[in-house]
Amino acid sequence: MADETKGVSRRGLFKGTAGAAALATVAGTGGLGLLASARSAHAATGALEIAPGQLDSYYGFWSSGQSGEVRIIGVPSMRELMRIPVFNRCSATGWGSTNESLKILTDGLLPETKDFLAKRGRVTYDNGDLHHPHMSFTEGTYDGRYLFANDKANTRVARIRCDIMKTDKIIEIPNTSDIHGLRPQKYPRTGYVFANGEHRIPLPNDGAILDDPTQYHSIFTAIDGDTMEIAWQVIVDGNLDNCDADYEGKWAFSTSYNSEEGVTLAEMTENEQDWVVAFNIAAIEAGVQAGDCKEYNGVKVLDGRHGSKYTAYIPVSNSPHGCNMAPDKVHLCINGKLSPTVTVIDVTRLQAVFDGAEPRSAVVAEPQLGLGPLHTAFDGKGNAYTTLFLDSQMVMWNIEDAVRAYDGADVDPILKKIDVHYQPGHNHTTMGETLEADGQFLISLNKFSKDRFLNVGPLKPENDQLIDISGGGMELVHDGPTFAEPHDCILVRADKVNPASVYDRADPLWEEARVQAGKDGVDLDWGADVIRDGNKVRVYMHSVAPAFSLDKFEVNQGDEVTIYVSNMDEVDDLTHGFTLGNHGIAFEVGPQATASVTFTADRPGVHWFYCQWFCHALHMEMRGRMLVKPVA
Ligand code: CUK
Ligand code: CUA
Repeated sequence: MADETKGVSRRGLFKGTAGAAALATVAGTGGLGLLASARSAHAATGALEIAPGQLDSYYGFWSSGQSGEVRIIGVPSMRELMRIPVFNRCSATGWGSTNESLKILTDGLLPETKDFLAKRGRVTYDNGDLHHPHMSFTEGTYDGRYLFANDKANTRVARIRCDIMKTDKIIEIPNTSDIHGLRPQKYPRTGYVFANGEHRIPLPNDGAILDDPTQYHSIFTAIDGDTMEIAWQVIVDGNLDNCDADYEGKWAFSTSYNSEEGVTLAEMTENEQDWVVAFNIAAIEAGVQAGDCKEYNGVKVLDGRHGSKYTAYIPVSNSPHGCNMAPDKVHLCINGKLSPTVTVIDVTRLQAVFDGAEPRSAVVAEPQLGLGPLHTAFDGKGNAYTTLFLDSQMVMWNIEDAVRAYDGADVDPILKKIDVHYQPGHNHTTMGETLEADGQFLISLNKFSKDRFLNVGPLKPENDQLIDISGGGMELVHDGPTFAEPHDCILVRADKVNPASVYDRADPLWEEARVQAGKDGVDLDWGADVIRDGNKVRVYMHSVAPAFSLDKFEVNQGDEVTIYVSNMDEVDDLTHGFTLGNHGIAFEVGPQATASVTFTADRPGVHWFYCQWFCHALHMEMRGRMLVKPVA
């Protein structure tokens, strides 16, 4: 059953003589060390062999956990293509110091958070814990509009525009604590973005209650993905972990642990059983319409605890984790974590449960797969792939066989197991979370790399392993070290994503700069102006390689200075930068973009500014001076 390898193993390939010959045939793969057998599975399309200058067939959007950003990785080459700052700060792009990024990082914070930060001399948080990046859907598949992602650390949800691959909205979610699971509505479109508040807190959380867990609540939130406003929230029993949505727009689901409603580890894991919570979207929308809700912090909150018409609680084994809807539109897989099983729920039976049927009547399979099942992915051919954290394995199994076995048939649903290195969390298949699941590649996001790479000290990288599933089995074809900490990723067919190469001058990203330039009567595009307005000074310049339109300007000590830089080069890949020496200021200015920064000039003297993005043979000469005149 657990057949270790089919054909030659990766290690065998490097050691063996027959393997050495096979390796010679893939010498042109840019050092990827691809398996000859895996290569042959893709021989028809050449999809595995990404030679220099060739493009990948999939965009991988990777979370980075406590690093707070999203990374774009080409699959199958596993080359890192770009980083998108979200909840973190970025020294290269100026994310967190430009006016445009600060607006996005501050606008969506709750008033009480703004107060809390202001008292500490800050305007926003500097960190985030981004677990789950997911693309917007139209009719059950990716539509290339947006990515959404959670911040578990500071209870926020972000949206990234896929036309420019920049974050454009970040909102803080009230009434709850620590957003973890996040999934977009798949049908008819996104639509809602569902977000789980993981930790239970008292509502209101005003400091009056610590040790009365009956007054603690977890909250499920639906955000409108178009406006990034909160549509509604539902109070539930237990803690919420991961979530998903169906392919018919009827249901959302969350894994829920701590049915004990404890506040300590011992209390939280006492019961043998926890739940999957199913949310009835039509019933909830009707409840909001009918006013069957209370308002907390301006949000309509419904009561979805046991006995409510908005939710169904389906018992599953203690502490379930991953929640994965299969592209067959029917089977929802709930990963056992502390139980060696995956519980399979037939979502077509959920209406009956809401109409009074016994909740477990929706369960149609519960295969025993191995130790520590965390997440499941799908190939669109009826097979599922589940990570086994404790066994350090990936198990491939057949969903229909699991259903038959649950009905009493003598059939083993497990098709194959392979070792992964080591302790996998999430896994993902190409297009596997959509109706276009294509069964080409599987990624195993492993939490530990141990001995797989050169030792870089006590802090080791994670190991993201690429597995070829196109031949009907599983062949491990690549190890990819990554920095902290990719919990999750999605693999999107390249034709679904069509980013721009230069900005549109009309982009809303710098609307405030456009409005201010209008008021100041200057040309934001081609200006070279210094506007004084009391002790405020606004400096407008543009850049065309290799020069800024101002080579010097003067301000007085104590002035509040805003510098606007517009990059008027129209050339693909011609990014400029603006660094102001000894002021902690540096940012990217993309082709046809405007970016700005505001600071107080309080260091008398000459300060050079320069372009830090290599843009031209005379890039080093692209600079100028700011004179700060001392006040007598
Ligand atoms: S969670 Cu990290 S392994 Cu935050 Cu999606 Cu399961
Ligand atoms: Cu412009 Cu370097």
